[in-house]
Amino acid sequence: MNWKSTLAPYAQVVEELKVKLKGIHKQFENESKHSPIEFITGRVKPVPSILEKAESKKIPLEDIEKEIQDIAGVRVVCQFVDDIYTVVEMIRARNDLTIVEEKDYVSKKKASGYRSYHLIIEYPVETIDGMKKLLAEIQIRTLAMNFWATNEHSLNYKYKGSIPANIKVRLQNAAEAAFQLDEEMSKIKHEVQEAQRIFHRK
Ligand code: 0O2
Ligand code: 0O2
Repeated sequence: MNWKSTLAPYAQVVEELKVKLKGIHKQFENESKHSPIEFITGRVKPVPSILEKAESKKIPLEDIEKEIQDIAGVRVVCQFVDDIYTVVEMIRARNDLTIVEEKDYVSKKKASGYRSYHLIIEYPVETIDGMKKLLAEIQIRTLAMNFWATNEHSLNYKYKGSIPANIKVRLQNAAEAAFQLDEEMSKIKHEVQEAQRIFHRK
């Protein structure tokens, strides 16, 4: 398997999606409107992670491009829960990509406590061999959800997927606290936005 040539178009997908999503952020900023996007990150899944996922899901190497949906991953982080749905609507309305699957772990959290909205998209990239349609995953979540997921991800890494029971309980509690934080912030959303508008004008 030539990883360099296989992954190069995925890197292009990540870069293009980041540019486009950052463009949305900039447009809101230029109009002094609250941007539903706080920041964007992205990455191409590292080869060892691809191999690990393929092995655990019993995916043969020749099928990874159609079976592993997050080789190209872009993450959109928002201030408020409402913003997640605004971003989802904006992506649904675009005609430069096709949504192939939606996973709403915002209204229905995963057993771990994980919350996020996932869109699996098909995205066309131009290569020197012609157009290629690749799968990519867009994760949309609030700052609080991101804080939780980042810490839980680190712990999973540290404990190789088997987090001790007492820490799992703490993570469940932390997930609930993050949820409460999002709920409370939503209630004062308009106050916060007004303050940010005034600050931005200055
Ligand atoms: P692992 O498990 O080895 O991936 P940037 O340069 O800021 O644009 P960067 O540096 O890739 O992008 O992002 P950041 O925020 O430093 O990444 C922190 C961790 O989140 C990294 O994991 C990234 O791989 C991961 N990450 C970032 N964006 C995404 C995304 O859209 N989807 C997924 N699934 N992961 C993402 P680690 O710690 O290297 O671990
Ligand atoms: P990484 O290191 O982020 O690249 P499925 O077949 O749908 O059950 P799949 O393909 O894992 O399984 O899809 P799912 O559950 O939608 O998760 C895809 C990605 O969401 C994961 O990528 C994580 O980035 C994130 N994610 C899902 N569940 C959790 C969770 O409990 N905690 C954290 N921190 N992140 C989660 P990868 O490939 O697992 O890893």
